[in-house]
Amino acid sequence: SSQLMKWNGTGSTAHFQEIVLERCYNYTQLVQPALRDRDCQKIREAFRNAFISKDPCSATEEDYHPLMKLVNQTVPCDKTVFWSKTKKLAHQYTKVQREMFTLEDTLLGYIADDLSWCGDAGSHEMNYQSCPHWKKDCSNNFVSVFWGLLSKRFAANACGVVQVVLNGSISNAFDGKSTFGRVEVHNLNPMKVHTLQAWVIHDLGKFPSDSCSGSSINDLSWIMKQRNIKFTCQDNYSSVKFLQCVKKPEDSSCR
Ligand code: DN4
Repeated sequence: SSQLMKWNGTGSTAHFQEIVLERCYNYTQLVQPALRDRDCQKIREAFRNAFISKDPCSATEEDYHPLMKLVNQTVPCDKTVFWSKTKKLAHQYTKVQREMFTLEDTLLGYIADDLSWCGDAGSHEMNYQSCPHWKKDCSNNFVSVFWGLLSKRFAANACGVVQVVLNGSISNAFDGKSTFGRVEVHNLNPMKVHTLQAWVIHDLGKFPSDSCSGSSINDLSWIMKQRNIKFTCQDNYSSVKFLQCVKKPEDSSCR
């Protein structure tokens, strides 16, 4: 049905509704039983109501407010981990450091991770053929607005010492145009966040392209100084480095 191929992005994930419900139960009953009283049926319904029967390029943060209200989760101080271009590694890190949280270790991030969703103004169905691509079609699509809002709230609620895992194998480990650089850094609350600790990690076997002494980290350091939040940076932090070495113990940098 070529008529439905109106957008350039991936269509809604098959079985979206079932996946949302299953992930919600898995998280609230098994991963974080502190949230066992959350109503997963209602969460699924609020998620669907946020975007169904709406123009997929006219998403607003308000569309997601009922969903955010239902979930209402806080992360303990000192446990927040941000990432940029290091998703896999950051998730491995929080999996080992069980009590640490990336956004995808919170209920809504966990539910939506790697999923795609959109509807259409004239229909009660999801569009499984295509959804707006954030660069090629529109930035105010429901997936981008969701992650933007979630990232903003995740950062605004952080407290104590917070961490960020950055990629030292690309030319700008800190990118002011990424969600971390554009949204999260600017929403940290200096009244609550004591220090931002950056870990710059190089891929094993790849030439390091950036480090704590490079200009992109210097930009980040300057922003934190302006924002009155202490900043520290460490290259190849061993707790993260060891995770890479588990997968490739023969690499010379693992000896
Ligand atoms: P990144 O590694 O540059 O991007 C992470 C993912 O988000 C990539 O797949 C990007 O797509 C996608 N992305 C970034 N900005 C947008 C946008 N405006 N609309 C749609 N997709 C977008 O890292 P980052 O710094 O941009 O984002 C990571 C940080 O933000 C983390 O600290 C998270 O807390 C939060 N976050 C998480 C997710 C997620 O779990 C998404 C966005 C933000 P592409 O550039 O590959 O096309 O998926």
